[in-house]
Amino acid sequence: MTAFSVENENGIAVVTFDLPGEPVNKLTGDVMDEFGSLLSRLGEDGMVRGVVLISGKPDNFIAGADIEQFSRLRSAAEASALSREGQEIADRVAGFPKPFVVAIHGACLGGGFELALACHWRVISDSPKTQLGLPEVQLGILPGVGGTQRLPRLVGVRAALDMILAGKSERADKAYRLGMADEIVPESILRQTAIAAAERIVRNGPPRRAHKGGAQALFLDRTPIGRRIVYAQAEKQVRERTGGHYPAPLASIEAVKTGLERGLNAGLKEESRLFGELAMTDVSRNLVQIFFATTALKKDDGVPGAAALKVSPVRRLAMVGAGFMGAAIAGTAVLNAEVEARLKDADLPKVGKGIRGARRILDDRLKRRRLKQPKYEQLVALLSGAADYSGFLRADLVIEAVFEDLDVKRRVLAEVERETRDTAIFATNTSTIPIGSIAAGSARPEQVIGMHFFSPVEKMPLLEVIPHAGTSAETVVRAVRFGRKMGKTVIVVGDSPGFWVNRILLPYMNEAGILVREGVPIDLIDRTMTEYGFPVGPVTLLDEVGLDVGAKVAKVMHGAYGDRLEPSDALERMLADGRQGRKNGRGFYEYRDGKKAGPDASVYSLLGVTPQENTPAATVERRLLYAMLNEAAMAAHEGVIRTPRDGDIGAIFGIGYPAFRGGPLRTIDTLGPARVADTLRELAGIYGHRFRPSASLVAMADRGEKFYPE
Ligand code: 3H9
Repeated sequence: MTAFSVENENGIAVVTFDLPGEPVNKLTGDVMDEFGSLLSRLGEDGMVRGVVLISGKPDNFIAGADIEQFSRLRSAAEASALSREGQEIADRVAGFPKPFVVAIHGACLGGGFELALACHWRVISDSPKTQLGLPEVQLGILPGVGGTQRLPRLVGVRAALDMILAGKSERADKAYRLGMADEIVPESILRQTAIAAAERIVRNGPPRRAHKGGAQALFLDRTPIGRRIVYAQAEKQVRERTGGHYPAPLASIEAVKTGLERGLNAGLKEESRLFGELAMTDVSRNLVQIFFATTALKKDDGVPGAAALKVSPVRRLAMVGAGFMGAAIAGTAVLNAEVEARLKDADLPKVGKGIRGARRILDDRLKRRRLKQPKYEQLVALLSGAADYSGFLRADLVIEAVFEDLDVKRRVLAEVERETRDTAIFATNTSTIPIGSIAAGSARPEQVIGMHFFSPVEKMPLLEVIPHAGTSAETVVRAVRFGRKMGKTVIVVGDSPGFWVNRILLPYMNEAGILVREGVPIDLIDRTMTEYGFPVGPVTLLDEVGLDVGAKVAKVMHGAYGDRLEPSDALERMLADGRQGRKNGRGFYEYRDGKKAGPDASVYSLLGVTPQENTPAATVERRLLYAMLNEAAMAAHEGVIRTPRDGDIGAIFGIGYPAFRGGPLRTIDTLGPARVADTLRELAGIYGHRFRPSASLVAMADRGEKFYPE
């Protein structure tokens, strides 16, 4: 393999890294070996006075260590050794006897950024494609090529921890401002600038960097007492954010601390030791799987043989219904897919409100400097609207987000079909109505599809695309690709009530209602599930979604699936008392000035129960979790999802199922299908038939099968 080529430019060796046959540069074992030999050669070569490292890939510098190799690691010792090898190469770069400059354009992440940190001078392109960072904790590991050591020394301990602990990367301008790079230039002069920098260092000696920040920064970054405060704060924040479920951020603090307090060598040693430990955890294995699942979904168009189909991209969107959802879908489409979005609603004030709602999403980006003013203006101009169907003739895709009622949706469909070109797709953003029944009266049923967005649309990463029996493959591909352009991870799911996400969520929410109805304290229920790893508990979620909406979905699902999904009367009673949740400031919780306060104690008397403070959390967890697991197994076996991968990604991105657990189907595998079936039988014995394990789960357990191959 020759991943590196070298050109000598007047004594500066320009090393181009271009991993053959791969879309991105990765640091594999072979790459590191080759780079190591190259370093020896360049070090000895008398014709070389300095080195510039650059990438040969169009928009990628180095994506980090090869994540695939992690799954082949068999022991912590093996993983630590991998980290040590990486560190040794980085040390050799840092101690290279000649100036070593790096020229970065595109993603420079993980081990790639760590290698860059070891270089003597960093030049970056100002392109939006350029991003620098250490995303390792998102994979359940820590930066293992010296990143926990060199980044704090370069940008200060606070800025470094901020980045490492969240696993976030920074765009070029911010990276430059933080001191992660020394020079920022247009891509067209990146190479020359780096060569010039190398020549300058040859002439003038090593550069000096001024310490950023004032007296406070000096105290917090440069004194042991100051740093102790920083570590303690960081630890507290991590514990709050992760509930102790993610070991990597805490281990990162440990590695940073060891290095700054006991020296670089001690720090590197601790870093590789911790890397080894973390790489062996289930948390890391699950997070790595999620990385590969989301990457695979970026290329998955939802139908076999999609590449051979002739489909044109969606260039113009029209929305029917400019309410909260409609506006957010339009705003997100304009922001990410940069398409025209036309909004229609019953009257102009509603349309105006919708356009303002869509624009708020752009305003927010502008405020947070994610959009520059000219781009913002260009995007705002893509939004328009009317109280009639004018402009709909231009649309390639119409999404309806009107009232959740079959007749209304059918009427809208008929109108849209009259007002649009016969190539236009009609997508419905329903969450409960079967797509097939909406399409039943359609003149072009092959172009009718479901696109189920989650609220808030601009933030929630998931989109369910739902073809009905008559939807054409081309329509699926167009909808999936457009969803992806909107920035969503898209799963294609079956057209049965609740689709996938609401299907598995509903029994869980029902069980929460039943628990409340038994007097189990509201905060106990929620705390139990946040401790399990959900971002919010089910009762809070009910308040957020709206009790009216929750009750409606529960009714539809009960009708569709029968007794098993019979809800308690908790929601009906709450609604009869005028409680709709957060939106009207009255729900299971109290709201003061729009902010959620504690549980509303009057709920218990309203429901005629006394709070059962002594209910064991383990019981609450089992009932809620197993309700979801059973339904997930059943729906998966019915074919609602195409693969367990889609199901788990849907649960993680759609309802915040704890990522470190890998998703509900992965959880069943981890616990063992036989054990899950046994627990369900036990629960059914105590609480009734709704917990009876599905026949397919029992059959799976009997056959000794799992959802994922070992
Ligand atoms: C690390 O560095 C640990 C060290 O500190 C310590 C080590 C001892 N490995 O996403 P895309 C593949 S941990 C393996 O579609 P984009 C990806 O699977 C690493 N494969 O492109 C896909 O493969 P395929 C820390 C990787 O332009 C193809 O490349 N780094 C890796 O939308 C194209 O990817 C990260 O966590 C990798 N590191 O986005 C960064 N990276 O064609 C992870 C990519 O077979 N990567 N692939 O489906 C990313 O965030 C994005 O891929 C990136 C490009 C932004 C780079």
